Amino acid sequence: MPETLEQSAGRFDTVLIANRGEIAVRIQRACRELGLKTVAICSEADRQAPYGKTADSFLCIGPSSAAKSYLNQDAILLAARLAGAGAIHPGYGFLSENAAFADAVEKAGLVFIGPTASSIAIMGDKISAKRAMMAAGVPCVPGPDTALPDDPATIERIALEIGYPVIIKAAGGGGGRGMRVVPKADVLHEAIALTREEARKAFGSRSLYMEKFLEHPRHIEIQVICDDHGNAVWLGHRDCSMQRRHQKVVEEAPARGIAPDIIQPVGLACVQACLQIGYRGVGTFEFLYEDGAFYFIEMNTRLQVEHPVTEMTSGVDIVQAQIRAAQGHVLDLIQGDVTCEGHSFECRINAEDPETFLPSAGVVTHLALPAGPGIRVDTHIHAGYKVSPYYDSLIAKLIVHAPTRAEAMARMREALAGTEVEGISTNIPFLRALFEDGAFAQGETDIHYLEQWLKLRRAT
Ligand code: MV4
Repeated sequence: MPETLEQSAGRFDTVLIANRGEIAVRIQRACRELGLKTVAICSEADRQAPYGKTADSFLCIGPSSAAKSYLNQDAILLAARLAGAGAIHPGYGFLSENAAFADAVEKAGLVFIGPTASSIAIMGDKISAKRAMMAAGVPCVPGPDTALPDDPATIERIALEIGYPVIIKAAGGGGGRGMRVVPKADVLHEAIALTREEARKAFGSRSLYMEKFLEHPRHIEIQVICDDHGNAVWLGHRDCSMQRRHQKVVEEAPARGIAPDIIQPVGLACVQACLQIGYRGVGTFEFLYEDGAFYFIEMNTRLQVEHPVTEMTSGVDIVQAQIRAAQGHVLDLIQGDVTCEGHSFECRINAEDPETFLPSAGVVTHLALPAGPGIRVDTHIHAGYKVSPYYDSLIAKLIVHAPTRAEAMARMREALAGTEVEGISTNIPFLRALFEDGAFAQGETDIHYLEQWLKLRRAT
């Protein structure tokens, strides 16, 4: 008898988590809940990590430098073989959006918990991503879905057609790297020359594209989850406009003040795009939102830091769903089942100097974490934990959920008041002040708001 889809699923029973910090804890929890065994890996700096003790196996794979440990593909594949892992979860950052790694994992006979290498590669090239989105009917920022030519006259014509200001972006960039705003024609060619040179050095590709520059957008993203059997749903939207230098600081779900009939067709277009490219697992479509319209900018092909706010409002365990999709299970969710209940905020607690924003390393001498209804803390730290200078400064995520946005803000104020971290500097004082801000409470914020607020705060 031929196997049914569900019988053929289950492809692995042990997962190697190729990451560290809070997300390693989060993924380990999801694996255990699904009855899967876990393999934790670490660098020398992370030998004392608490998630090493709770994993079924724990291997040190290299020195503290990320390049020699969490980015060392051969060491990770060897660890997976030694520990008998059947799958690798890359988390976020590190190797999570590396198409060559996804390919190497599959070639080693293991499952990469994420989309195919080809999906990662399409989205990694921002021009091919835009082309795929336009083909699927996803609204994009005005501008061609092809690389800029070298001919100066043609470039000038494209800019005039779009209308100044325009923005030049590197196809190999993303996340704010390799882009330059061009206010008017007289600086166009200079901007292109500079961005080309930066792109060649940073991404090994001189390929550029041009878009209309939107001056005061919000950053809104749509979360999707897809299986291997042609099913896909979107789980709602988030506002991630509160950022400094392309580092998000506060995220919320849903994005406030967006009418369902405006977002609905955008969500459906994202689902359509996933089906067209044969997307698998979780993904995020990033949009700029200005004057009531959505404009696609990039797709993230990984689990994101801010996934918890969508978990709170949708009730879906996104990490479990991602792992189940990688096992080959049919999505146990249809679009009609997806709801959005209440409002959720996430604050990223960073170990950083409040003035310089430089990472603050050292020992956590005292730690108090908040608890109570609608409060969730995702963290890997404890009193006595040594924050190392080698990695990202994120030490905890404070997540709240309440019936309304105003109640969720009040709950976050309460959660922040109950959070005490001593021994290292953190951004907690600044988050407390931000949650007292009137314009933020009113939701009158765009992607530039936080940087302007910080500037004003320093001046007074
Ligand atoms: C833009 C833009 C305005 N117009 N594209 C920055 C990160 C990268 N994902 C895309 N980015 C932007 N693209 C057009 N056509 C403004 C930004 C931008 C931004 C976007 C989202 C969140 C924060 C931002 C901060 C500065 C600039």
